[in-house]
Amino acid sequence: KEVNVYPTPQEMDVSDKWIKIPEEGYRIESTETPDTDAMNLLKQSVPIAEQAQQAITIGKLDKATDEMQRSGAYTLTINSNGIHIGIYDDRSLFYAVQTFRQLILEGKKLPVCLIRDYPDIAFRGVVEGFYGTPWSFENRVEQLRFYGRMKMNTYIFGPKDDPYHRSPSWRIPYPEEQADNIRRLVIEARKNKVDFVWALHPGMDIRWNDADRQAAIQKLESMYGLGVRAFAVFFDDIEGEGTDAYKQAAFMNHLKKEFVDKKGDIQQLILCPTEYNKDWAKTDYLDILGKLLDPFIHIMWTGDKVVSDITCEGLQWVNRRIGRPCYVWWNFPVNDYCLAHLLMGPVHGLEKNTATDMHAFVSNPMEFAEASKVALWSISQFTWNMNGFNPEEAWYKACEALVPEAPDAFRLFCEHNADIGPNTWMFFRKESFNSDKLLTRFWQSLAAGTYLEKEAAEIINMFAQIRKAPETIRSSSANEQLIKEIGPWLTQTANVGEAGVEAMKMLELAQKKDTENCREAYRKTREALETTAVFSRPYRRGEQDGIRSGSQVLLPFIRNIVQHVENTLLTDEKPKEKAEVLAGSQAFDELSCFCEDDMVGLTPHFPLVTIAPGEYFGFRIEESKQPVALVYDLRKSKSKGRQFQGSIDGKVWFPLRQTGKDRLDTLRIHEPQTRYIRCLNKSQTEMSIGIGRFLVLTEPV
Ligand code: LOG
Repeated sequence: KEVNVYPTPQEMDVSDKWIKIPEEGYRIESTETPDTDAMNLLKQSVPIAEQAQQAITIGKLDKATDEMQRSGAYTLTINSNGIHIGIYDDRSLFYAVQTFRQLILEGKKLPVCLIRDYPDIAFRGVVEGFYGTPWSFENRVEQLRFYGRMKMNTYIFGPKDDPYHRSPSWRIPYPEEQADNIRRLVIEARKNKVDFVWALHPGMDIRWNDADRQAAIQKLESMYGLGVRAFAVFFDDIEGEGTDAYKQAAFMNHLKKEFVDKKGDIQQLILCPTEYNKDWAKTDYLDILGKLLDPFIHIMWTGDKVVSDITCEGLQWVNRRIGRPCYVWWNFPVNDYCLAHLLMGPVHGLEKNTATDMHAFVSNPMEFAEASKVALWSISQFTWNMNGFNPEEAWYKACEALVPEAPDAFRLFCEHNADIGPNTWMFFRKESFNSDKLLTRFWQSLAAGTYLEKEAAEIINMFAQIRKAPETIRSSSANEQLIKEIGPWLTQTANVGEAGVEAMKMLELAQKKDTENCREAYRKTREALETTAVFSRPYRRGEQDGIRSGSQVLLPFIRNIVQHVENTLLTDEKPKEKAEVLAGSQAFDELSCFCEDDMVGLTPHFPLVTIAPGEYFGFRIEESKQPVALVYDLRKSKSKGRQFQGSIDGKVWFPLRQTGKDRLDTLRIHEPQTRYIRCLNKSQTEMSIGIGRFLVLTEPV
């Protein structure tokens, strides 16, 4: 039988021999008082009795090597003489028992084995640091238990939309009920050997004076009163006064001296800097922090961009400047910048030789706690044992761990819900990775004139499975919270499956030149596509950004099939005109357009483009579409001197009603005849703009 322990131990020597767990159980022999939480966990797995013949012996690790002198390191030896656990600290025993539990087979057998295990990264876990609805108390309790099982030891509490974390109420203690919840979470965290780190976010309105220094200490003091023993201060996403490196460093050192040192039992003090990624670190800000900040204080870092891969080179770059190994805040699987998508794919983009270049690694998850576990499961593997981490394998196992009742259906769902869509950070994750080869081969062959029959059958079968998977998941998974979180995407995935099945039926009829039935199937396909489009349209179902599934591979494939049929058999159905870029300057030659059923826009262009006075960029919309709203997310852009305009004929322009928001907004388009959209520099000076999103949401005419 297979022995599975997650995260994969560093060294595990398992023989093919087994020992039977004695019915009377084991007695415990320990040189020190063993950790109560670990013992409780152990008692849930095997009987513990004072008079038992066999013993589980627990002792300090002797002659420990460097890696075994880490919190959580343990050895576990199981053989016919009994069981021995070697530990470094209480966390070690807790983790040894977590491993032990996974080794037990059918409740009564244990493999003869020798395990020597330790974490690659000292602090591993999660930063609840997203914008949007904070996790509920129940979510958090379940997360802390999950971290305990997965040997993750850090949970940073910093949800952007918690008013007592950030402005306006960071100076004020939590109201009683919320305070009590935090008190209970701290206890739960301790039970699971997790450091509960509470983060303060004062930078939006901090005044660098005595009063606010006092306010901060008083707030931390109130959190200390609730049991919190680890702290962070975030200065991300702020402007003005609060961003000053000298002031921040002085403030942090003050907290260290006047609070941390005086308490004497604070485990961590972390700073999230304002220039928290390489893209934004254009000044001497980081060097100042590096020089002035007390070495006890660790500095967070998201990578080369806000959302990006983590590389050795990137980490070394920042470490040189901050003079210490950085505390990685990885912005995955957070989806607060791409709310239409769930990020359920494998964890890619983490370089393996990075363990010594970071002090810690925490992941910023989605506001969906259960759904985030697919990625977090993998992250626990990566942070514990980098070399033992394989992204695909971990993803495969994670899906099974989360929906053991229907792992295949859930994997299919996750595979087609991994795309991020066009986004400001130009971050990309592969979707439909198990089907794209088949689809590409089929499409290329079709475009070249050959219909591959066997593959067509495979593809229609695949779409039928995609259509069915959501129902299978809904009816079999006991994880109600997960089903609630992913519900809209389950529905949308089924919609996409349906559109795929219809499209393939239509194509088969087109092959047979059965025009009449093909036209009927064409209508059905268009209808199914329209259903997916309605669902993915913002502001339609109460979800601000709509719901997108299968957007990277499946839907483009289906659209290709539809177009192919329009170009071959049903030529009279062909739309008259395509969308195109309006480049009001040569500088924009590299801009391109994208079209989906329900939107047209410019493909994101992150590098800044310079727009001279009178210049513009924009696009023309197809005849078959009617614009509803303009959505923009323009980096560095200011509303002053900038005008968004619409036009019916491309000659006469009218301004769209603006709201004065600089970087991002959604503007209703009131003139349904609008066919042209542009952004014009009406000022007398040059403008620099990065194009994150510039698109219109459309409806069929
Ligand atoms: C925020 C974070 C947000 C994330 C992704 C950091 C340090 N801060 O751009 O709260 O969830 O990006 O959108 C951030 O990453 N700002």
